[in-house]
Amino acid sequence: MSRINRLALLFAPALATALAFAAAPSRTAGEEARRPNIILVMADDVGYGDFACNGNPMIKTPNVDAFAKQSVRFTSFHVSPTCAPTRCALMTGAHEFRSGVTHTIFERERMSLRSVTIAQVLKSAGYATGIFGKWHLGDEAEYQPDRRGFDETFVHGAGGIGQTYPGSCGDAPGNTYFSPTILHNGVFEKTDGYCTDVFFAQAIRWMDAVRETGAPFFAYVPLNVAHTPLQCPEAYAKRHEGEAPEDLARFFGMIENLDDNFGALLDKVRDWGLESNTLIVFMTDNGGTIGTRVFNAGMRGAKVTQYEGGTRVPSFWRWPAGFEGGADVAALAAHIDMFPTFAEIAGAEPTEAVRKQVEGRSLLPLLRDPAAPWADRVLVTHVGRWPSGKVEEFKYVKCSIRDARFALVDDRELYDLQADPGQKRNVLDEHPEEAAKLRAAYEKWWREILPRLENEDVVGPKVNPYKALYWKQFGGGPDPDMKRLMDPETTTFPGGRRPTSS
Ligand SMILES: [Ca+2]
Repeated sequence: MSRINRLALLFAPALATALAFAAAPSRTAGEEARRPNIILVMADDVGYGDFACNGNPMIKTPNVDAFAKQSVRFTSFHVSPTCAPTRCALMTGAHEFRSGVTHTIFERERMSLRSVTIAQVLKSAGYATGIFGKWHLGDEAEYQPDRRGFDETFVHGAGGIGQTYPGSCGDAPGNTYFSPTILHNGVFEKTDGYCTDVFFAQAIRWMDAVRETGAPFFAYVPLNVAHTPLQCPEAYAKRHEGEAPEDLARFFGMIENLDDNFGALLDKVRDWGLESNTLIVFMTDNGGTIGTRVFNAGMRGAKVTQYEGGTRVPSFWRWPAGFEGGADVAALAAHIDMFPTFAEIAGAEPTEAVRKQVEGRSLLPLLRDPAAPWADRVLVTHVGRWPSGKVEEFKYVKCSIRDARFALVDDRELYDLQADPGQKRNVLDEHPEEAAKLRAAYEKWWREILPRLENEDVVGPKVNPYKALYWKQFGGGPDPDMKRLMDPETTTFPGGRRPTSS
């Protein structure tokens, strides 16, 4: 019997219940044993084209390549164009604007406290939950992952190790990618080693401890690499010396180090005997960055753009006990689909409020059958990042509204993505009815999201909470320069002050 048929026999009743999101019956011991662990590894600022398996001619990513071969690969999988927005959509199963996330800084990266996370849902379903790396959805205590469903938290602050922005968004002082001080369950820990090595090591330690308890786990490993600054272990930077400019060599080195860590993680899962019943997902958090100079897989645009290159990322899924690997799925899928997929797989029982929150669809039918029917849908990409107070003026600026075939960009350009995946030819005049359809969907969407933008005028604190906590634990305090940088009233960051007139 094929794997998929075995799965169908084993899972059909449980899945039907979960699909309907009806109140599930209490699980028997046998059903409990079948629920898989979930490991989600997400690289930062690494694009679709930054992997050898996706055609990059220079980088070496043997572990991700081998994993992709064993996986179901989504070939039209979209995230948001920047860091915090993608993390928010992933955590909530809905567009990030619905949770007030319209930027990566200036308090606009804070995920609404009204929103329920997939970690909360999995935790309520009996999963142990851990995060290792970059949270980037609010650095104040009430926004931190330990209050948003994670049992184990091992995270840096802000959108990157060592960052300082005015208000709440900032990491511990003095941090670099080497031996950073990391907030571990509310207490800072001085680490030893390169950041990616440190995050994987802690994730592995935690999973090793949890597996002894027999509980299924959700390990979320959102790395800060290969976001700038391009700090990379020298041995990795040297691999592309002479072949690529120094910045690119470092960027590729960061990814190759991540690839080695990912391979070591896969080996651990296998050695623990958990390979068969663990769902592992590998993806990235937005489109490509400096790697696009070498290869962008034929796409237009990169991070912080509304074009395909800004949002289309690798998305590899492997769960040997759950579905066959080695297949491509062409259906239009997105990060918002991960919440309902994980919830269904875990047999979770989302509340009415959660069901209303989630916009995505479970990907399980596609994972089990890549050719499964998949109704067309409209997905909105909006880069956000407008100057504070200017949202109305940016309604049609840096946005893309798309279905499986067409993308309407800024209400001025229409692309036929099937005929023209590189988005080179504007066909707006040839398909006015398609543009009108997408525009109408967007107009409705825009009216819905406006009242949800709760962070637009918020003025953050004068001291980054991570830094305040660090100085409380270790002593010390800010010098005048640091004080000025953190204070929203005195910072020189453009847009960092509250709008004065209104
Ligand atoms: Ca990013």
